[in-house]
Formats: sequence, structure tokens, C-alpha cells
Amino acid sequence: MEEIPRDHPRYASLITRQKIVEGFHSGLVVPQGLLAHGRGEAIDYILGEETHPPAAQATRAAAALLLLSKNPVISVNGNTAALVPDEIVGLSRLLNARIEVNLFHRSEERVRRIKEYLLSRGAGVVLGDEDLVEIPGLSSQRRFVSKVGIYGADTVLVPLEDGDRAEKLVALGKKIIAVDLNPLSRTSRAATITIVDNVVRAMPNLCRNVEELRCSAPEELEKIFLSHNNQENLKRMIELILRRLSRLTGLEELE
Ligand code: PTJ
Repeated sequence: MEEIPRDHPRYASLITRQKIVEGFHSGLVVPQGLLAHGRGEAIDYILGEETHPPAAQATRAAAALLLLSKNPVISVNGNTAALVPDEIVGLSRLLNARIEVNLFHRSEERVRRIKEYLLSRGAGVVLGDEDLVEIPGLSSQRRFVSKVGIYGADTVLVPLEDGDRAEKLVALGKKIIAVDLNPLSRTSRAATITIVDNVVRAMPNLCRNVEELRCSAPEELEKIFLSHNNQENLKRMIELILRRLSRLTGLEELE
């Protein structure tokens, strides 16, 4: 791995970029995943590469929802496998949740590679290559889902979605938790809860919140979940981005 000076002001961002590039070289990430990452980086730059209060609140609501769910599933694509493999495995253990590989640019070879990678990081079972059914009305490759995984889930965590699937899963009556740096995306708007944060910060935060809330009474969890309003939270994130942009450009009068 190329040496990145620790005192570089954007050290964390450059390390994350390295992980994506390594994931690409080892066949986990598709070239399109590099572009998607760059899109996320641009928004993260505006956010100052830190977690803001609306994202922290969404993360807590997501933890409550996951703990209330009977059959939560963590959907994994190439980028998330490359960036947060240990957190995916850790969260699945904390919640007893299934992990499923579900890809937009699907190939049997890449499903196998991602599955093997997660198993090598300690995952028990990884679904995504057998017992598959199709999500009705969805034409992308993401329509192939495991019958006992995403298809049977009541809540699906979809870090770095690409917009086509979240809406269909919501239409099937599932609750969707998205992690997406873009508060304007279709996924962000369609999800039950969207965490507008970098997946490298959101996943460890989510694990921490689940640990903190795991002994809470269901009524308490419900209160946290029901007090969350996704559209309102997205609005707060968009306002925050506008405020930060106006400050960065010196156009304070926009505030
Ligand atoms: O591995 P595959 O085949 O399933 O493909 C995965 C990608 C990411 C290539 C595919 O899902 C795709 O094309 O996604 P999009 O449409 O580019 O959307 C990705 C979204 O994730 C965009 O809104 C980005 O802003 C956002 N994003 C990118 N990197 C991060 C992120 N959000 C949170 N954390 C990130 N690190």
C-alpha cells in the first residue's frame, strides 16, 4: 500500500480511497464503484468529512429499528465490502442479522469473491448465490435476492444503494435503512431512514448505537424510531450543506 503521510490534512479520506483502490485490484469493486466513491467524496468534502447531528440522529433511529426487527438483513455490494468488512460482520453478530451480497454489476465471480472475503473476516454465513428469487418490477441485476435473505427480511440495511431497488423493497412492505452521502438521491428519499454520512463513519457508529440500545425496552426503541422523520432529516442535511457552502465561499448572506 502506498505510504500516506499521517499529518496529511485529509489522511482519513486518502486511506479510504486506498481501500477502494485495493478492493478494485482484488476484484471486489467494479470500475463504476471508483466513480461512485468519487461522487461520495465530493459531498463528504463539503461536509468536512465528519458526522453531523442529523446523521447521528438517523443512525440512532436506524439502530432502534434494527433492534426492533425480527429478520434484519445487511445487503453488501463491492464498495461496502472493501470499505467496512469488519463492521458488516460485527453488526451481523450484534443483531444476529443475515449478510447478503447483492450487486448492481452482478457476476457470479464477484459474488463469490465478496462472499469469500467476508467469510475470511469472520462472517458465519453469507447469502447471495443460491436459492434466489426475483424482486417483482425490478429489471436491474439487483433483482436477484435470496429467498431467506432480502426477500424474507422485514428490514434491509442498504449502504451505497443505487436507487432502483430501495423503492421496490419499500413497495414490498420492507423497511429500508440507507447510508448515502447524497441527500438528494432517489434512494435517500425512498428509504425509511437515510443516514447521510460516509459509510466508513456510519457503520462503526451504527454498531456503537446497537450496543448502547440493545438492552432497551421495545417501547423505548419504538419511541426512538417513531420520532424519526426521514424527509425532515434530509431537509436538515441539505440546509446544513447549503450553510457550509455559503460559509466556504464567503457568501454568508445566504445563511
Ligand atoms: O458493487 P456493485 O456492482 O453493486 O456496484 C456498486 C455501485 C456503488 C457502483 C453502484 O451501486 C452504483 O453505481 O451506485 P451509484 O448510483 O453511483 O450510487 C452510489 C451512491 O453512494 C451515491 O449517491 C454516492 O454519493 C454514495 N456514496 C459513494 N461513496 C459513499 C457513498 N455514500 C456513503 N459512503 C460512501 N463512502
